[in-house]
Amino acid sequence: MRDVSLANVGWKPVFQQQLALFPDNLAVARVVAVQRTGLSVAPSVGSFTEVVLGGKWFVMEVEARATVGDWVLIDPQTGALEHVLERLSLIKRMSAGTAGEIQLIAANIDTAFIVTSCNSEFSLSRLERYLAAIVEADILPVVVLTKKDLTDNADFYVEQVRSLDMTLAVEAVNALSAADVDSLSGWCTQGQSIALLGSSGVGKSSLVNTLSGATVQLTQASRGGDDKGRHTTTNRSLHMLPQGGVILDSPGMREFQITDAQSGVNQVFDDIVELASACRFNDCQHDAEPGCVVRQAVADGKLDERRLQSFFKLAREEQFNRETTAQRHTRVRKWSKTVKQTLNTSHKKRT
Ligand SMILES: Nc1nc2c(ncn2[C@@H]2O[C@H](COP(=O)(O)OP(=O)(O)OP(=O)(O)O)[C@@H](O)[C@H]2O)c(=O)[nH]1
Ligand SMILES: [Mg+2]
Ligand SMILES: [Zn+2]
Repeated sequence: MRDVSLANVGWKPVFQQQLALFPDNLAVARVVAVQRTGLSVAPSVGSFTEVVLGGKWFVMEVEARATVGDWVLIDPQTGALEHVLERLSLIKRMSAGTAGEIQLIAANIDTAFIVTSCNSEFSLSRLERYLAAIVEADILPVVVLTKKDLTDNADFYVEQVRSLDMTLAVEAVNALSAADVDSLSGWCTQGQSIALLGSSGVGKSSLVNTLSGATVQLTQASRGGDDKGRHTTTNRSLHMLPQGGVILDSPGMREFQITDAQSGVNQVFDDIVELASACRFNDCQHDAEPGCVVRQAVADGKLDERRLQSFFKLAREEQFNRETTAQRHTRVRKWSKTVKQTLNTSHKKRT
């Protein structure tokens, strides 16, 4: 990313007050990409655009580590990362495959474009999953339906999204058409940070390119015969837009497991939560209990069985992951206490 001012990478005056807590000599920058051993930042700090992470950052709990979109304080003499400013928002998920490990996706995001295509990739249950995480993080969700040009039925997909929530913003576009994508520009103005989330091949990088008016990200045709992408984008990176905002491109996600999103789930399924409050039993599982208002709504055709199952699945998953993470934190704390005690004893023995 070329050299820029803080305002060009999404700085908001609200962050200013945190700076008073730290030494004046430290420079502010934004994390625009994360590699395994370091971070890329903008604006550059002196000659530094890459920050090498010291060992302390790897032993911290995942959520304390810097991620893309974070505002960080850097020592201009050494280029070392000193502090991560408190975040306005955080998108995270449960790491695929690793028990209890959280993965940070992006920090300080205002609007999330949840990208899905007008084809067999489209899934209401997947949308509900993303929505729960985004709503939980107090980020504005916008559903972007791509590949409008490849179907005669774009309205059908728009209606499906609206059936989840009439107030949800939804835009159907051909991601390769500047005129179409202009409908997203209102969310991309100066000071705004946007994250793109969605499966591989839905057109996230295409949207970055079309909004930029230039090829800044590599894109690649989906595999022949189905609508599955090729996992073209392999790391997360922030890009400045001519509209003034910054946009985060990320690799297509195979699985977005939610955690710490109890309120997000309840907000996304507020219709079911409201029904449930009228069930005869307080602890109704909405299974076969007498006086279950939720089951009655399904029987009356007022609530989709699909939506109810999606709610059950996400509520269970969120609870399981939250508890697993809590157990892991306890284990890590006990372990570091043991390490500290061992170090203390061996230190005492020597002196
Ligand atoms: N016709 C048409 N093609 C599109 C549209 N959006 C994306 N494509 C094509 O779909 C393919 C995949 O697009 P990408 O932008 O690479 O998808 P991605 O979401 O970034 O995929 P990953 O990086 O793998 O996560 C490319 O060949 C794009 O040209 C669209 O709205 N209309
Ligand atoms: Mg991509
Ligand atoms: Zn019930």
